[in-house]
Amino acid sequence: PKTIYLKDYTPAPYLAKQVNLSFNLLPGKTIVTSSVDYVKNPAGVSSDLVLDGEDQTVISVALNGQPFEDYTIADGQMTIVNPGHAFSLTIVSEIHPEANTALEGLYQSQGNYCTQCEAEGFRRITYYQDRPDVLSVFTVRIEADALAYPVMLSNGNLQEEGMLADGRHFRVWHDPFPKPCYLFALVAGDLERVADTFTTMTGRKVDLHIYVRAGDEGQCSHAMASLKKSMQWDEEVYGREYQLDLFNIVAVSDFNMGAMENTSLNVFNTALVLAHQETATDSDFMSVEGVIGHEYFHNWTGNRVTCRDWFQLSLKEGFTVFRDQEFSADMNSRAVLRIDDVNTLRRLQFSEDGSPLAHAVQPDQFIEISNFYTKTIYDKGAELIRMQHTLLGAETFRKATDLYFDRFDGQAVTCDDFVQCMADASGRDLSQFFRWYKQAGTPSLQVSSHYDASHQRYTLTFKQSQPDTPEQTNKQPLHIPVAVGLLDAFGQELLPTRVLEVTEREQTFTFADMADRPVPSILRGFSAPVKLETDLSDDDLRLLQVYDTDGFNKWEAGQTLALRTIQRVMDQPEADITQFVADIGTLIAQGLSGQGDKALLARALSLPLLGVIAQHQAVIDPAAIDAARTAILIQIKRTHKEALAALYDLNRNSGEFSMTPEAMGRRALQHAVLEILTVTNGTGCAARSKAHYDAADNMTDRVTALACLADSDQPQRAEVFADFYARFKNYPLVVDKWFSLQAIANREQIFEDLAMLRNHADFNIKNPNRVRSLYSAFAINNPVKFHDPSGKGYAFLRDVIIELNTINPQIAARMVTPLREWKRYTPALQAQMQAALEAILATPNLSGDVFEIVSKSLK
Ligand code: BAL
Ligand code: ZN
Repeated sequence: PKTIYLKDYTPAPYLAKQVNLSFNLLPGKTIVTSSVDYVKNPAGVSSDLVLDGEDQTVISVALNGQPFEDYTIADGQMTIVNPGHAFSLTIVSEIHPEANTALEGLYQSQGNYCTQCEAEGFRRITYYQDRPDVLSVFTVRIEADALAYPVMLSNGNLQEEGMLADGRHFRVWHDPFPKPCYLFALVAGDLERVADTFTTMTGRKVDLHIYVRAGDEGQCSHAMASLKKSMQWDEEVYGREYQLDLFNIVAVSDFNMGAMENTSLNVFNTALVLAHQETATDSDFMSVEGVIGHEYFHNWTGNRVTCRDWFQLSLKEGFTVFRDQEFSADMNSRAVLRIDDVNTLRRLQFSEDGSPLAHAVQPDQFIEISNFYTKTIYDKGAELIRMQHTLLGAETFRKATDLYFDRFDGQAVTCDDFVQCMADASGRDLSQFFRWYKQAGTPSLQVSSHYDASHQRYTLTFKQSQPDTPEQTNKQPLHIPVAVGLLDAFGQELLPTRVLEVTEREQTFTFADMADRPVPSILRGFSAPVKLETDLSDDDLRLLQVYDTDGFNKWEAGQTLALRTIQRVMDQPEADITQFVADIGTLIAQGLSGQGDKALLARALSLPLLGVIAQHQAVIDPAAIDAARTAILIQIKRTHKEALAALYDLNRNSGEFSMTPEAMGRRALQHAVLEILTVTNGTGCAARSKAHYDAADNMTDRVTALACLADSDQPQRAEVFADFYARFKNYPLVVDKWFSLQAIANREQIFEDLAMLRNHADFNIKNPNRVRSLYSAFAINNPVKFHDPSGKGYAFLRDVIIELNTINPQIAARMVTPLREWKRYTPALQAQMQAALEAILATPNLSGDVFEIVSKSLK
């Protein structure tokens, strides 16, 4: 496999003035005719036309309408030497969507045709300059059997339709806005349509259509409402209006990603469209809203302004994640959303940074771009945008984004261009800030405090350091916005949030006129993606946990106390943790008083997950972490059993099901409490969980019950899992949950369970959702058993990666993730993880996708 470097970027040799595609969808094959008008790019450095193409048979080529054979095809590229200044090239080729299990390019999902072109799927459809900086106007003709494929969609507006001989029909779609080919989409199938409309800020009516399989129409209302809210939010917050008269969403069951932002024809994984209280959890509802928003927001951040090359992927992804996070925060509880996003960042992005696969937000090289749809590009990328928002302030940030859209609409640009707009609109020099894009790894920020009573001065000294990462050492200091507030000893706020800008390796900030030593609330709202270490005492943290005005830091103070307690128990199992357990009692008492946000309380009552705790360990021993964590939970349960039971009862479902934040908070709180109450997995625990299941009128409560029963050996476990399957066996997304909830069980017979699930009639290796529901759920969310000393967990994952390598290389490569941090585990686990990686590397015909991840992991 070949490494591609950012420094080698040159503009495309030819511009595509217009693209005409014609698809003849036939049984057993599809004939694609592409006619493209090319002109030489004045900025290009070569005069050869080089087109990317894979997995297709060329039937004919014509240049300016004349048969043409003077081309070569080698290594996935068709080359035509010096074809002239302006010409039209027509290529007819044959492809096989029905045999396409990689789910890139044109493929079939449950008999319907759909496409996935980002990043490099278009080359599996026809020969083309498959790169994001070639923008063109697309006209697409689709022809197929009218009965089997009544719905035929592509980007833009419907231009023409009609019947043909032999029961076939055709449709022609035209998208007037030039776009890169990765945003091309086609769908053909037998689907039902749910329709609505949205009136834009200038009074234009836009038709909104969601296409799903027959029977799923009743699960679309949340997605539709989310789409309308997204369109309105983008107008209000960013001044961005939708440009076309039609916006389509199509839900498909077989999809490598969550969803795809193809212009006016978003294709979605069903998991992120369908939502009904009986089949989807509150968290599913939130994901649907967030991802519908995400894909819609791409219309401006990604589609109207796109990426010059794939090294700029975070230009659109980081910005769009930031936009969807802010949208969700505006629609729901801001603090809760921030807590959940930061938890994900720490668990998954920080761990990426700590692995041999650490990379910059704007990387310098890659082998397979599909491997770079990472937490770093997306989630750390979003943190980089958030920091710019913090540094500039909301108003100036908006001026900067207006400038960005004005300056670059219709163009393919870079992360540098984006930051330049931030600098131009604010008049600030952001050159040091840009290091965040180029330096990989999670920075550490140490803070020490000093109170000088005689001068009534308080100082905070920050020391930043950047870890070495593969191929990057001696990193330069970053420009870090640190939001800080100060509280007095009674919890009153002395100083509201102020953003300190740390730019030096070591830097001190002084606060004058401090009559007493204040308690600092540092990195409010998690204002920068760093590992923070402070010298705050447990008492300081306790004060923040109760009084901090920043919801995130209030929670964070409790989590830091929990992390310290877990560490104490890991160091010394008999350690005295009564104070911590008493503090939890205070939180429970708050809950019993009925005051406060229940969703926040639920999070405050949850100990950090193993993956977050692991980020604080020099050597990761999952079993030891779990033992300490569980011991603390057991002590909490024993100490507060009655109060917890009362809190559970107080938050019982009373009355109609509702999706209000209050109702969701209540369910989350019950879940957190039930988790503690059932930690010992005895008969009483199982009875409680079973009762929770029996009382459930929604999927959130059912899943809570199953999660609390998963580790149990009591008879109720089998009863509840059997009932759940019987009720929902016709709902694939719920069957996914049934697989996952068994795969995450920390119990002795897990490996027999896994074998049973792997051989279950409902398991389908070709369906990414099902593969993830078993294998990712196990390897990511069952850390204790995945890291079982026997090595059985690693073997289970290894075997599916090898099997998927030829079926779906993208999914296979993504499955390697839980192994990549192998060097951070205990020596015995390390050896087994390394052996699993080496076995994968030794597999014949290893795909470039898997090769890149495994070989880099082993470095
Ligand atoms: N562009 C790939 C899917 C997404 O990030 O929206
Ligand atoms: Zn995206």
